[in-house]
Amino acid sequence: MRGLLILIEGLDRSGKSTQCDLLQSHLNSTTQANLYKFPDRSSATATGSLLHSYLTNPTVQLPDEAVHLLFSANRWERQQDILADLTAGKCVILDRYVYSGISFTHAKSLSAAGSSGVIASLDWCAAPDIGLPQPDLTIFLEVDEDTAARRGGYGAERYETKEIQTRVRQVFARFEKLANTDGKLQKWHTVNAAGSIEEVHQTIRGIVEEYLANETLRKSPVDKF
Ligand code: Z5A
Ligand code: MG
Repeated sequence: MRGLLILIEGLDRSGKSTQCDLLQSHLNSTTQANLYKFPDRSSATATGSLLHSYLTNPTVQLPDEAVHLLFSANRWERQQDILADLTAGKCVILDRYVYSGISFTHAKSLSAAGSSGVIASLDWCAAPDIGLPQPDLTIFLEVDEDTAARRGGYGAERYETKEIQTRVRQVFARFEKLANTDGKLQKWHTVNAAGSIEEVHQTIRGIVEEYLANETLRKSPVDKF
């Protein structure tokens, strides 16, 4: 059986990276699990260092459209590795992925920070990721703005402004609404991430266990966007 492709998405400081690490340790106790964090800022990608400079250095200027394509290219750079892991029976955990890509560019295009004046439609934003492996399940960590703002490190990077965060929240809310009607989003689980780290971890484990036990799913090919 192939591995499961598990995506952890969520609002800023909702605890995605914390929960990805915990889930990876948990899965590694019974099976094998690899973690891919997007953007992948490591030397495993050619786009990672450019994206890191863009996010952390306000003097780095790039058109919004180009940045969007770079974030997508960064995922494409890891596509073969992800597929190889899954085929080898390893679970793959994704820390942010396509939905962050769509939400941030769309939110930015509607905000004062948008540089191009072009409203990037959701379809335009989704297009470069068409063909990427589609997660078997998406766990969306939801946290209110005040709780997120109290957590460590908030405000250090380019998109960590109240205006962009509020708009990102609105775009993610659209995905959640679509989840009951759109085939690609049916495996979307919203989890309240305001609880303790351990409480959230237990909830995530419960969701993932059900998918792990689904042999039919794990014998079928990985879907694509
Ligand atoms: N971006 C984009 O524009 N387009 C794309 O295609 C992609 C991304 C993929 C960098 O992402 C930026 O890239 C991001 C979106 C954009 N911009 N913003 N804003 P990143 O993933 O590298 O960002 P990050 O630095 O990892 O931050 P984060 O993802 O927002 O944080 P997190 O992973 O959700 O949270 P955490 O690091 O696990 O936890 C944050 C703190 O809270 C930490 O001190 C924890 O100990 C604490 N924490 C975590 N959980 C809890 C609970 N339950 N209770 C109390 N405290 C907690
Ligand atoms: Mg993170």
